[in-house]
Amino acid sequence: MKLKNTLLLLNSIALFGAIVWIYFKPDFEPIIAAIGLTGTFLISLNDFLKKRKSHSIQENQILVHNHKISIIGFLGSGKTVYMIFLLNELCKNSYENFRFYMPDKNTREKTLLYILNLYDNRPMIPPTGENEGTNYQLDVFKGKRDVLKINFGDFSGTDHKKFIKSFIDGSPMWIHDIDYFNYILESSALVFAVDLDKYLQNNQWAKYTTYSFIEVINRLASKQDFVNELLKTPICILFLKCDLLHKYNKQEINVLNGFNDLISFCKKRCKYVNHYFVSCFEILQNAKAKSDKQNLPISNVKINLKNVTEPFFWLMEKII
Ligand SMILES: Nc1nc2c(ncn2[C@@H]2O[C@H](COP(=O)(O)OP(=O)(O)O)[C@@H](O)[C@H]2O)c(=O)[nH]1
Ligand SMILES: [Mg+2]
Repeated sequence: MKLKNTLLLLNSIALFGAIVWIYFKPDFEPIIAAIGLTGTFLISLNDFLKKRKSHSIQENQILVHNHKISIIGFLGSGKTVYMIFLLNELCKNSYENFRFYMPDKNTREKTLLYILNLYDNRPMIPPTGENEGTNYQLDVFKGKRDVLKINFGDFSGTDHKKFIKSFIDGSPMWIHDIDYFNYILESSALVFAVDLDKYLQNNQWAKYTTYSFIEVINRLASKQDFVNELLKTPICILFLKCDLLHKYNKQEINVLNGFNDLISFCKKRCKYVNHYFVSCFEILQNAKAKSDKQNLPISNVKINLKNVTEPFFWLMEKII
């Protein structure tokens, strides 16, 4: 017999005993009273246990965490390509502790179309135009209880030619339009996208990039009031298009020396900083001229994935 039924039976006996006692006042009233008290005690205990059980069911329910992640960098740095490969890799592979889904149709269509075009040597998507932006949605299921709903902001950065001119003129532009700055402020993590293609062609590029990213941190400092503390938002510096290094006979250490000021500034001001050398694909020599025109077909692309998902797992470890 179930506990609940036993308790009901005991309580009925107690009730019956109480009625008998009221009418006949028999000698066995202490026994009846003891049964009644035990029954009432057990019923209260049962109620208490039931409440605790329902409370623990609530605790086991899925916990949803919303996060924004901003990717910051000049126009043409490779931000959109990186985002597309990152989402595609996360959703197509299986991981021990995580499952990834793209809940939004636009995100799914855009990533799929881009990858298919690349494999089929169809025209690549043109770079994100100035003042344009996209948000990509990613759901991350961690274990049985946690869902992270991540919104990636991928907004066009300033055109580097305009930026260089403004820098030389003495009043540098900002790397991103002010609307995106609000999104950056609300973000749980920041990704700084460094264009190694430009760095390898222009020895001033490290200076421009360093200035721009330091400016991002300074603006955050003035808004978030962490001037006297370390910035807690994790920052991941991505050296994108690292497949190009060998064409210029350069090594990662040369790049790190070139960006020493940026890395040491970030380490001084931010609690969590890391950097990765990232590549999504390699444009073979004879296709480079065409691909520079962005929307022309590129016939010789070799998928060359390096550190595409690693930065994201590092960031996720910091924001969870
Ligand atoms: N070699 C090489 N080129 C890349 C890579 N990723 C992007 N690119 C090139 O960079 C161009 C601009 O990339 P895009 O993501 O549109 O830049 P965004 O303006 O920062 O979003 C692309 O059209 C590619 O030609 C990469 O991993 N390796
Ligand atoms: Mg873009």
